[in-house]
Amino acid sequence: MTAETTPPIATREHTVDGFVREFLRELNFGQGVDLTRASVNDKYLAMARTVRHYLMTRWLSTLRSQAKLQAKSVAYLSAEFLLGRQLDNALLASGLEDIVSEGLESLGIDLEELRQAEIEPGLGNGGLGRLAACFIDSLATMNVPSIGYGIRYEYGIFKQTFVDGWQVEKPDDWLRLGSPWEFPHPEAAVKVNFGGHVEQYQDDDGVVKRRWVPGWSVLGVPYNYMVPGYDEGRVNTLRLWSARATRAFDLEIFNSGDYAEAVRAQTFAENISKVLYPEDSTPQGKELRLQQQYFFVACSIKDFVDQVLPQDFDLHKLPDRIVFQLNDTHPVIAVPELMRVLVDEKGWDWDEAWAVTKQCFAYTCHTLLPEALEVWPVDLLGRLLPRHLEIIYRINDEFLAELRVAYPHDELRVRRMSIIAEYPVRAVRMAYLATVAGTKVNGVAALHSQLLRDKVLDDFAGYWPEKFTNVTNGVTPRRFLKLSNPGLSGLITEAIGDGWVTDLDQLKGLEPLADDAEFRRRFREIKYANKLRIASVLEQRDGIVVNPDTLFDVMVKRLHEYKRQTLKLLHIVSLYEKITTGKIAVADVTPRTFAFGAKAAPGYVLAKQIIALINAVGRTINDDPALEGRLRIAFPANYNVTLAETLIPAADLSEQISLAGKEASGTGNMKFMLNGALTIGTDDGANVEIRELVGDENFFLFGLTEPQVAEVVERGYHPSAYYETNLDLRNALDLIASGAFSGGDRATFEPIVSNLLNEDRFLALADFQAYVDAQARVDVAYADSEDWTRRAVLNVARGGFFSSDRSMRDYIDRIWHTYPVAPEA
Ligand code: H2P
Repeated sequence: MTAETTPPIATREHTVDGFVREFLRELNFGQGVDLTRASVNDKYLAMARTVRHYLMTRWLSTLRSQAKLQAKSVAYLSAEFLLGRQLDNALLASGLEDIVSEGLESLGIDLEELRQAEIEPGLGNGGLGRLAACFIDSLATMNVPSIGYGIRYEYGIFKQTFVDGWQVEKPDDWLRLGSPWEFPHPEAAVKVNFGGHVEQYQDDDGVVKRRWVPGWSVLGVPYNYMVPGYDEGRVNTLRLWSARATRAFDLEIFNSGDYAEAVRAQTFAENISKVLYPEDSTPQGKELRLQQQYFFVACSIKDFVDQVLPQDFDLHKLPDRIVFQLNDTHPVIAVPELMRVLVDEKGWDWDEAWAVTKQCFAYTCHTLLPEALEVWPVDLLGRLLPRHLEIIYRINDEFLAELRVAYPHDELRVRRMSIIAEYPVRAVRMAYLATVAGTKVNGVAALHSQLLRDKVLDDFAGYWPEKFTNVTNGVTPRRFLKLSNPGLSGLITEAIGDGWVTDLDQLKGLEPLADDAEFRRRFREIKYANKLRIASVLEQRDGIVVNPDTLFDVMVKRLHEYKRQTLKLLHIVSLYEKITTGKIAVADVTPRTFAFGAKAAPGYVLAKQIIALINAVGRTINDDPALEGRLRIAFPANYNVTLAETLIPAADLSEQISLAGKEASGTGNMKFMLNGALTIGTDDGANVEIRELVGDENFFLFGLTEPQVAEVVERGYHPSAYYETNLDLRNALDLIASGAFSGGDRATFEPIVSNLLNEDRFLALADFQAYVDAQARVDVAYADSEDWTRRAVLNVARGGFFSSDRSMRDYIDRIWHTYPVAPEA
């Protein structure tokens, strides 16, 4: 079909009347109800689908132009996409906000009520998954062809509840009321194989080859989601895979009366996309995780090669058309999968296939903790994916042979660099495989990338220095400023225009206004209004009452020892101890609301105890009448993107207190900065860059630096020495140990105390005094409200670097070498 004869794509009328008509049509024909009888959910679903229709023209034309131009794309492979609610983002991207609020008002419908009806998809765990969501938003906004590939978990991450302060996980049934943002395509399901064995055979030319004879298979059903760019940008696609059985139901067995057995295959297959991060302390759990990883990358590669590329595409040109970005190690099994497709299915010879494969991948590492770098025991991998294990062995053999030429007298180094670990069990190191196969390896903040080069992957960086690069993370200003903080974004736009929404460096224009008293007054007023807003959300959502006239001191992130929620807690307990023993007067304490949000991995026992301790301390402090209105701990359960969007804009102080050298980057820190909070933080992750940009005087730095940490550990760290020499610290720990927060029971929190005293892997005790001192500096600074506001404004003004649009530009320049393609008009 030529361009002239290409049939047009339907458009919608961008008027209030047009919208109202479309909405009512959806309500009547889509939901089958009329307005008078429609439930909130009916209205929400109809509304979501109506807005979706308005984006459709751009989506279809994006797909059409992509099919025509075949421009190089980025395939972002990620086990997590933590999207957050979709409605507001879709309204923003379609430019419909005003039309919709007017239209709904004319029908007597409260837009806010529909917003609240949306259940956020919990398809991610923390920063990693939210980063992926920010990146695809930026790519669409910047008109970069891209596709996100992941898993449509039926239950996502668990829903956190507290029972007596202890975390109890409940399934997160996010699909229960319908999912208006997705487009299922069961007809396009792809088959994914597992298990079985590998056999030798002779091809037609008598050449001996090897091929996989799988033992079982499942189907992957694609669900497409729109990824709309802001303001007329592309609408890219996110394709999430859902697992189904190839033969879901056995009628014969069913008729024999064994109903459970009749659907066994279905249950088994569907388990693969059931939950995000199944508990992996059991062998079954471990295997399920590997099944998930292979499932989604096998679906995605097959989809890209067979569906997205034109039929006659010459796969030798694959690197000109795609780069698969491996978001952490979860998708790394894609490397041997592409080799298998090229060698076994397309009949290429090994060298030819490896030459192409090596150019198609790039790898982002998101951690510095050795235990977070995935390894798969060869037993398991060989059982589940026998052909892939062979392929990995061959990649490794050739790599080691290459290394032996480069380092003929250094067999130790060669062994250190082997993709196969020998100890404690033979296992595949996925990060090494990704490093060997990737064109580039990047860390996610300057310090992190440096430490990857110097420590975690130092042998590799020595061998391939040009492979290593940095891309500092970023966050989307659309969701985390424009949408989440309408007050502040309005003020900014009034001051400097709205160009900042897609060019965040323009925030620099706010700098002079830090010295403008009237601007500061309005800035403060907005912060206060944001506190009122979160106060009302917390009261309704969690029954938590907070005082907006206090300093909002916020720590929200996954619960992990390295992030050091316990350090924050020790500060609070120490303060409480000093008040109750009369060492300081309540009247002299800066009134603060300490807000926490954190989920612990279900199998992480110590993390769950820490949650219980935060809640226990919270109960004690919140119930103490002497502290009423002055100190309060707010720990709402089930922290998620939706809550972040109201909590972050209300924060005064952002807690970024990981042990230096452990947090790869952090992205919460960026969101807080852009919303006018000051950071108290260590020299870790992206804090380093935040501090450089905002200036030492506008950042509360404390704690050991990474080299100092290394030195302390090298010398032999003895946490109890700090306990013995620091009276405040001792009092705080003793208070916890005494059972003061556990109804006199000393056993409940004993594991936390003894862990801190005897092990303290992340040096909380070593940094305690520095942290408390830094908090004292916060108190002094906060007392001068004009000056505090000035610093807060400067944080916003100097935060432009942390836009995910900038991260995308860096990926494009340093790694992907793609270019923008606007959708056809
Ligand atoms: C992780 C790192 C963060 C990083 C984020 C995105 C895995 O997120 O720990 O330091 O900013 O990836 O690169 P999280 O801890 O939130 O799960």
